[in-house]
Amino acid sequence: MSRKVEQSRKLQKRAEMMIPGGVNSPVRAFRAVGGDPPFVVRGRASHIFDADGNEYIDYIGSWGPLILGHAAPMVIEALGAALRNGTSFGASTPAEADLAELVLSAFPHLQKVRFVSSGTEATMSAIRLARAYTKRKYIVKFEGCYHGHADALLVKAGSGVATLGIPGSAGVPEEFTQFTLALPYNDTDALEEAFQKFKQQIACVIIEPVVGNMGCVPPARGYLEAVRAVTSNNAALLIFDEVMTGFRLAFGGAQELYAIKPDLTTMGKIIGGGLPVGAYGGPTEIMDLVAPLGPMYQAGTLSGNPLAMAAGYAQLRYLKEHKEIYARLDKLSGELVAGVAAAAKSASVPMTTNRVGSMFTWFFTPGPVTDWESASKSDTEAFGRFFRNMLEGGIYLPPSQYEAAFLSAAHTEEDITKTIAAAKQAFAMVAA
Ligand code: KE4
Repeated sequence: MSRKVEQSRKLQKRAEMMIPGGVNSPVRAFRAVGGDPPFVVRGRASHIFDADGNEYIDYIGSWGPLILGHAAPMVIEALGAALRNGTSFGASTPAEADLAELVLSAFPHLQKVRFVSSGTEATMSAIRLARAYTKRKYIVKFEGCYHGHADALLVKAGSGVATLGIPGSAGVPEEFTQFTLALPYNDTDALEEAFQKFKQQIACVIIEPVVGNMGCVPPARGYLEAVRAVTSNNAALLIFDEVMTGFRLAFGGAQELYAIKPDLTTMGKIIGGGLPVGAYGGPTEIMDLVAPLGPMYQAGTLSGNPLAMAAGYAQLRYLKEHKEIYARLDKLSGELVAGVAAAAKSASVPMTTNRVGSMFTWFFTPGPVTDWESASKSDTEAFGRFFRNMLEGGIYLPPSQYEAAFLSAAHTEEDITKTIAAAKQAFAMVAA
């Protein structure tokens, strides 16, 4: 063990006295991979630094928001300026329409957007809106996909729930999930069957157009087109959950990349520049059902918070003015993923790599990985050993086999070279 952990251990013990598991989100506790979670004290570009003075190349980027890296200068500067005017007013501010205009410029299918404070709030609200608009009860989600922790969605979810192996969640009465259908991803027949069975009763299908929450799983060729056709043919709304893919895979997210027009879109992460922001949007005809205009209620004390708006605006404006970033992210991510896969091959470690742009996952299974059933065949013990060895080597990967890793515009060729070298070391230890 070369990495110093004394301070982080002390901080973990202290935190556990007051916060469940010492964390404010389960995956951060490293239960899926073991070892001591570093307590991070600073981030700078593609690196983070912990309480023991260890430095890491970061491939989590706060789980997606930090596409421009930690403490991106334009974000820090915008926050500084906004901060001097106060932190929150609970009243309308020009910054909200500024960010709305930028978001709508990226998603031409959206005519209106409502800001909230997390991805969970965004998907929960979008589903309520879909039910209000269609006057139907049933919703469809997919096994291995995660859309936040609203009760109705915690059924065979991906991400934390899958990682913790909790099928659904304690505290969610079956009455709250009786209208939720969880289907296999990348399986058009299963979707058509569900619509046959629940004719005219399904309000919406919510989908991660590229899944991040069972690890990265791309849509099969033609799958998203099929989902679009089935929902349109049954007058059900298609909700693209772009909390992770929005502004990540392209400036216009997965719907730009795959040229699909969903009915509603949920967003989060990148649009807040690292501060708490979620959003849901769609055509005026649907969005005008939202209070105060219409009967569908949704509210939030810190929705549209001026600091969060300023950080999100600075990050999105930079992305809009530098769209060449996406090609570089794709190239660099490709080099990284291929380099690590080659290292695994040389060490005869079975691995499948899935990548779309700058989100990717190394699955410890021969694969292919196309849905939850195949993803869950991964050797999570081997992933855990790989994760811990990489952490020792100064590489900070998502602490779960069922999460996507992210590259930022701040990552360098040197970071990639170092990461591939660390992987060669790590595989040598895994194989040992
Ligand atoms: P939040 O409520 O965590 O802001 O967003 C929920 C959410 C909704 N939709 C998608 C596609 C998401 O990926 C998420 C949250 N992503 C996880 C990462 N797998 C957040 C990390 C965590 O839970 O700590």
